[in-house]
Amino acid sequence: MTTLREYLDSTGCEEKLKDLIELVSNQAAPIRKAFISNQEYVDSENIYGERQIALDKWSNEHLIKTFRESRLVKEAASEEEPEVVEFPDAETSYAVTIDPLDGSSLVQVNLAVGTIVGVYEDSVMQEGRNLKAAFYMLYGPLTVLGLTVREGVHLFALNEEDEYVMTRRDVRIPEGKLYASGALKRDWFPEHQRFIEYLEKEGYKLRYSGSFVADVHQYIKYGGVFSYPAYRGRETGKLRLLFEANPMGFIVDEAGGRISNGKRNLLETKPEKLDHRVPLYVGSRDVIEKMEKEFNIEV
Ligand code: AHM
Ligand code: MG
Repeated sequence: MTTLREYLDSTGCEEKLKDLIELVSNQAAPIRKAFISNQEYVDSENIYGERQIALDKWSNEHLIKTFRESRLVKEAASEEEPEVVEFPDAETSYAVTIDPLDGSSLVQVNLAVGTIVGVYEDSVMQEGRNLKAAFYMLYGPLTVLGLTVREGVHLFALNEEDEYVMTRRDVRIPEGKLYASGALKRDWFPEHQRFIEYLEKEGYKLRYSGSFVADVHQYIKYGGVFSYPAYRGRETGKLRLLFEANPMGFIVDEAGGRISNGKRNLLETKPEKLDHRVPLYVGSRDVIEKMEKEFNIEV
């Protein structure tokens, strides 16, 4: 079976980028080990005013420390940090975004959560389409790595020796029939509501877990549309362009799918600030392109 290193060596990736991808994805094992003793909520909020559990903080600090010691990262932006963290000793110009623990409200109920990573050159304040690499580690019954280095999307799983082996090469997202929408239904705007009703009429089945990374992983396999729309009270939507939308959307796009803000490709949006939020629709290409043309969703 192809290991992660063997796969990386078969690509056109720079050596240091291979090292960085391997280093970060290998942090899945220590992060998983920290689950048992970091379940509880702590007395702090992140910059979005969301309550943090100890594991959010632990994973963030662990990854930032890993970046610093590796000298492989010039700057990092994290969903759990108010500012970009600079690493003056870096020997590369990689700029990395992390959502250290996506879906953390599910930790206490033991459902799948994950870590989302994006790698740019020089600065994190760029359109998602400029990503050099994007990947996620999903902590479910298996630890799965979904990765693109702009050469298709490939899935790996940790084996008994804590080594990643490839489980699916060149994943292509099908035109499947799952759908999901975040936010309260009573707060949806009419255009979004109309789109969801269309999907239901067409026989799409609801699948929403509360963990974006786990949901998108599922949509990559089965196809359909995951959405977290703009809604009354939060016209920007909830999910973050830098930490969630761009890396996961880039992976979906590489697998032949699409990510949209309702009107156009989200990967073309220039971030205005670190905590830039966006309404998002991600999944199978045809149905999302149809939505962009026919449903007139406000953004
Ligand atoms: P997090 O990174 O703090 O976990 O927040 C993001 C999560 C996504 O994983 C998920 O899709 C969404 O927030 C769930 O939100 P809600 O609880 O409103 O359904
Ligand atoms: Mg998140």
